[in-house]
Amino acid sequence: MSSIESSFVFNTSLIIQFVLISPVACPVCYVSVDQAFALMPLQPSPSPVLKNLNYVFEDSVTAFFSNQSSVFGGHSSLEQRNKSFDINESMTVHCGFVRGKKPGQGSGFDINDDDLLEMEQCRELVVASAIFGNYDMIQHPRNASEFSKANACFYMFVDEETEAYVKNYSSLYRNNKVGLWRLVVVRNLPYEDPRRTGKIPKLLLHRLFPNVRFSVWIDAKLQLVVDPYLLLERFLWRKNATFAISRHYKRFDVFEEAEANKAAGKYDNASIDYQIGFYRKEGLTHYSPAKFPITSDVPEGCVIIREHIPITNLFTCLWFNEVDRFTSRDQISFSTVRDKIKAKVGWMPQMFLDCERRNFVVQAYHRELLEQMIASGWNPPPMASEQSSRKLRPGSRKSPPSKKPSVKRKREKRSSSRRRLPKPVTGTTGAIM
Ligand SMILES: *[C@@H]1O[C@H](CO)[C@@H](O)[C@H](O)[C@H]1NC(C)=O
Ligand SMILES: *[C@@H]1O[C@H](CO)[C@@H](O)[C@H](O)[C@H]1NC(C)=O
Ligand SMILES: *[C@@H]1O[C@H](CO)[C@@H](O)[C@H](O)[C@H]1NC(C)=O
Ligand SMILES: *[C@@H]1O[C@H](CO)[C@@H](O)[C@H](O)[C@H]1NC(C)=O
Ligand SMILES: *[C@@H]1O[C@H](CO)[C@@H](O)[C@H](O)[C@H]1NC(C)=O
Ligand SMILES: CC(=O)N[C@H]1CO[C@H](CO)[C@@H](O)[C@@H]1O
Ligand SMILES: CC(=O)N[C@H]1CO[C@H](CO)[C@@H](O)[C@@H]1O
Repeated sequence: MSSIESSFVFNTSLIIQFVLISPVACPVCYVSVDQAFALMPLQPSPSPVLKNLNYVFEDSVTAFFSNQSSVFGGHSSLEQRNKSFDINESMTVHCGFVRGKKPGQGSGFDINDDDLLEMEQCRELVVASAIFGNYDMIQHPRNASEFSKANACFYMFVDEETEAYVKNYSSLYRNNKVGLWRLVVVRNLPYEDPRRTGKIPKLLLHRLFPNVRFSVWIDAKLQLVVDPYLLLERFLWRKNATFAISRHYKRFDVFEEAEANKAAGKYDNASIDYQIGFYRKEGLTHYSPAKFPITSDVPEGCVIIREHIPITNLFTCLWFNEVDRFTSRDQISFSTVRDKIKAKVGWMPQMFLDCERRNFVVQAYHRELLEQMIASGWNPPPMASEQSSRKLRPGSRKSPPSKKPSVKRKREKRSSSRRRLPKPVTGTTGAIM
């Protein structure tokens, strides 16, 4: 690593300001942090039908051996899968971590005891993310209120390789913390594919933080730029929702999504075809507006905002089981799990617009892509204070290779009735999708 690379690799706010890509963010109205706090429901939301969710635990996994589900997932059979969708007041389902004393202790995805103890102390809100395979740079949340700094926990799960890298190169690293994030090193990863491993913290946060009420998951490539309590108020409490995820910005149909995944080489074609064929036999159909109130079958799953109650926990367990059994492309399995649960109990996750998501998270490049760009002659932006760099006109710099920048200015609308948070520099940022 040359010094120029390492000197800016963790200065992500600079990088973000030079990533000029559509589609853009749209305005979202938030209340103030004080108001959000006052609006927090005192009682947990009701969980339809399911009141008591337990998890399969097996000391030695001798059950039916399928070639698809893993040891970590418990090799659940198709019959067990079928039964797990039969929603009842009290259920016991596979939900990863089937071995060991408890999640993170001898289960695979192992975590130090002192970290586990701290995680158990987290009670109200956890903001979580993960980097496995040293694939992303750490993104530092911006605009977290003092209230959130004091009341929410921020956890970044990493493997040993990523930890070594962060210790070397992040000037913010101190006592297992990097900025707001508490770094938790995970050992004995159950999957070779870091993206599949990443689905463990993403979908099974309720297993890792058994006492927490709310969680916000963000993929590591994203930087959170709005206070997390404001997201709970806006996307859950205000809407009486318990689970919120954004829609894919242009695909609504799982079959189309599968084709796009194949064309982009996201996973081997045969496995995607097998999964889609399986779902088709189970009754999956193309998306159409006739599915209303369902507005899409394809999520942009890089952000999940949820309340931890039995039905949302069941939803993510069963979603995880699909990721364990089939491909790790969770946007392919989302609608199948949702529709089976909805058919039984009427509950379903809420979906919001992708441009609303872009209002509160901004995307930087994966580290590898950045290094490739540097290797191919792209000049990193010069060091500058946030203040002065924000004033630079988009388009006045050389844009990244092979991605066509399209700059659209966000419309500014004044609202006098509600206080709005100052916006991130979304007009000049965006995401590669
Ligand atoms: C799966 O469940 C459905 C009803 O929920 C039932 O009709 C079907 O026979 C079950 N299939 C298997 C393989 O158990
Ligand atoms: C719930 O499970 C119990 C015991 O397995 C069974 O008797 C009951 O019929 C189930 N209820 C529903 C709604 O499936
Ligand atoms: C950490 O820095 C040392 C010395 O500069 C280097 O030899 C080592 O490869 C670095 N480790 C990682 C993981 O980058
Ligand atoms: C919110 O949802 C709960 C359960 O889903 C329901 O009982 C309640 O009436 C809803 N409240 C509003 C204001 O929609
Ligand atoms: C996988 O399928 C896509 C689209 O159907 C196709 O473009 C691609 O060449 C296939 N890849 C392989 C390795 O066959
Ligand atoms: C027992 C079992 O589930 N076998 C499956 C293994 O995976 C292939 C496809 O990858 C299926 O065709 C088999 O049915
Ligand atoms: C990225 C972003 O939204 N930054 C804002 C954070 O909040 C301060 C003031 O509260 C604004 O000045 C920033 O623009």
